[in-house]
Amino acid sequence: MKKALITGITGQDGSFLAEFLIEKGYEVHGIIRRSSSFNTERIEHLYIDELIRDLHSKRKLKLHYGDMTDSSNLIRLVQQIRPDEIYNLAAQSHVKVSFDLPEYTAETDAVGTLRLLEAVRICGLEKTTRIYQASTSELYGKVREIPQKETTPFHPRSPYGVAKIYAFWITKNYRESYDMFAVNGILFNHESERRGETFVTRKITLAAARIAEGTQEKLYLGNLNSLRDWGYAKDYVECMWLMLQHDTPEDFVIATGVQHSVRYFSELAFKEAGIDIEWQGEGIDEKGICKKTGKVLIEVDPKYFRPAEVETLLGDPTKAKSMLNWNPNRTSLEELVKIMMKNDIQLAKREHSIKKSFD
Ligand code: NDP
Ligand code: GDR
Repeated sequence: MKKALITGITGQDGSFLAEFLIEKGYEVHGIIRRSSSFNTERIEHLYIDELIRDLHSKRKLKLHYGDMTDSSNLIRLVQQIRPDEIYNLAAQSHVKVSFDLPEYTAETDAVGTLRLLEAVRICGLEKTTRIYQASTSELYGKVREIPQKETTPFHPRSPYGVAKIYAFWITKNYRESYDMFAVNGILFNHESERRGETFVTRKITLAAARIAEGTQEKLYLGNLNSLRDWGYAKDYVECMWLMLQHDTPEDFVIATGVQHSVRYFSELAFKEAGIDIEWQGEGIDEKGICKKTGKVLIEVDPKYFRPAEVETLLGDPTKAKSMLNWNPNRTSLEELVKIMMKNDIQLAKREHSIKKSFD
């Protein structure tokens, strides 16, 4: 049985990847952070499955306390587990928050990656353990070529992007210096019903569902014109695995090759909730109005603007398509919104009925 170690297993991607690898027959080890309240909601279902399975056979999911800022912990875990594959997904992953926490973001996202690569070397596993690094389209930042591919120059626009550029290069450097199988997946935005609630897509789907249910008045957003290449997280975790199964260690862009605006995403989400939106006004005075009632449902709040914005991202997944035989268009944006809205409409109804029972 192959062993995989996932950092960031409690996150959106970590939870989908853990499911995927367990399904493939892996023994999956995950690093979780100590927290004052439970932070394992996204993987609880897997853990319960495992407790049941444990009665009959060997457990396939094992969780360990750890942190990307703690070298000795990482060394000890790599030494104990001796994984065949490591997926480094742990990160302070919020771009806007990285402007408030630049030093912590660098510690976790940049130096954390170095700590993990060093842990593998210290344990003498550099020739056997394959490493996946969660790189990002934020490396392109102020884009210098459209669409962006593996050879497009980088110009990050946030402390997050800058930390991730260090992680990108140190991964590549360890591959070149020590002949390690260490690769970067340059993933463009990918979303799901498990997406964190402060990222724009989930913020919109939750708000649309709650507004339709009557439990939220309005949605406040930042840059409505921002353009992103959004895919479905469940489709993207397969690529992480495919990259580590490839004959040679190479970096890949993972994207759909299709781009949409925050404004269009909002229209789709509200439509799924039965609300048609029309736009009135310009710039920060632009508003999303319900066509039927004339009520203002979406407003711009400048507090969500970033000190430096990434206005447009569009990936070219040709290399992944041809070399990994991966289909970038398995889930369209319209299908993705439907998946997220189905989940969030149920959630909003549940929240409402709980609230009503206390009234
Ligand atoms: P999430 O924010 O959902 O998950 C991040 C994970 O990292 C969580 O498990 C979190 O733990 C963990 N983590 C954060 N800080 C530390 C730390 N100091 N030590 C250990 N663990 C830590 O991110 P996603 O799942 O969306 O993304 C996964 C990775 O892919 C990230 O590295 C992200 O930067 C990158 N990426 C994501 C893209 C996307 O569109 N989703 C696109 C491109 C790259 P906890 O639950 O305790 O907070
Ligand atoms: P991003 O995702 O910064 O691309 O990083 P996010 O969903 O936060 O923002 C996307 C775009 O939407 C604009 N926007 C808003 N964003 C948020 N969060 N909240 C708002 O209210 C809002 N209004 C408009 C933003 O300005 C931006 O242009 C994500 C993360 O998952 C990173 O970890 C990952 O590396 C990149 O995607 C690829």
